[in-house]
Amino acid sequence: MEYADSVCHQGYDLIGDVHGCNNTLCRLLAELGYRQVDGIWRHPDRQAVFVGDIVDRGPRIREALRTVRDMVEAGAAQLVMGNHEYNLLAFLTPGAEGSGLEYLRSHTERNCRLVRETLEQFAGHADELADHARWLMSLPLFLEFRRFRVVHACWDPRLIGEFRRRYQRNTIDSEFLQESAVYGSFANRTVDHLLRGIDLPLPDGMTMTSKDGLVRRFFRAAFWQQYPDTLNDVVFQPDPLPPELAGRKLSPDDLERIPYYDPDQPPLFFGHYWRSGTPALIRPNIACLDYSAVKYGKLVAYRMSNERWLKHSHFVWVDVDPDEPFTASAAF
Ligand SMILES: [Mn+2]
Repeated sequence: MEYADSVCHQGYDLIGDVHGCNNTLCRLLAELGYRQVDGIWRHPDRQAVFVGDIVDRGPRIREALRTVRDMVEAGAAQLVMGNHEYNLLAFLTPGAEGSGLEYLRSHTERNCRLVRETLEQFAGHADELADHARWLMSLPLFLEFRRFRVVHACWDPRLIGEFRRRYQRNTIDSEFLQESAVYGSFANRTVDHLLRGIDLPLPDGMTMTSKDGLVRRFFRAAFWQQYPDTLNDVVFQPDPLPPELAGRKLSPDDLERIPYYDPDQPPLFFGHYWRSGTPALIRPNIACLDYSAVKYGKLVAYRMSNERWLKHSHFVWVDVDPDEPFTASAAF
């Protein structure tokens, strides 16, 4: 297996979901000791590792994508694919002949709304966006370093193991992208679990409505609880479960769907889950770095020096620039 370690750097700065907050990102990079050299943010000894979701929602998506892509291409950073990068790529990619799909992600009102800010901010720059889309194809779905792991939403060892067996790498290609549009296919399940996390259905076909008016039939589940028993043991999303459901037992199907991340595994970093408050570890080997930058939250980093057990004191964050507001309504 090939590790993602950089031969030129001694440490890593893991960085949470940026979502077009480029001014905030530049402040965070400066805070972490990065400086612009020939227009590219670099650190002499450290490499940045982005957990994905650079695009959508925020006011400076075009700039943020340029900042991060320049860093990646210069070797100053790595980036795993977030669900928003995948969605954008699938939204822009036509279905193969015979697929019956105009685009891999259909241009429904809801899907259009999720990429609205990105498309608006690239208006008049169609070639640049197409060029970014080609580049997004090269992003890894997961990164395994010698001492830690990075994925956007969920480290699912079964799917990652199978992906490695099939492809001997961590990146997709256009065939995989096409397959990912087929519900229930291996590619579809892989993208879904790794980039969106584990969703469990609400029992008895129930629904719940989030603060922003989205009606859900599923709730997002934590995948690291050792002996989960009730729905409440695994709930991990911005909105709590309806009180009558919280104590409900998980079904055998639910339990089968949740891959467990055990405390002996290497430290794992991800984004995606809209945390709030002061950045804190989830477990001594698990850190989520998404603190809702675009909702006037924080852009959060973790300074990793290959420690076996993560330390609260290694979080670094900046409050979002008041000039970088929340613009979109749809979550996830
Ligand atoms: Mn996100």
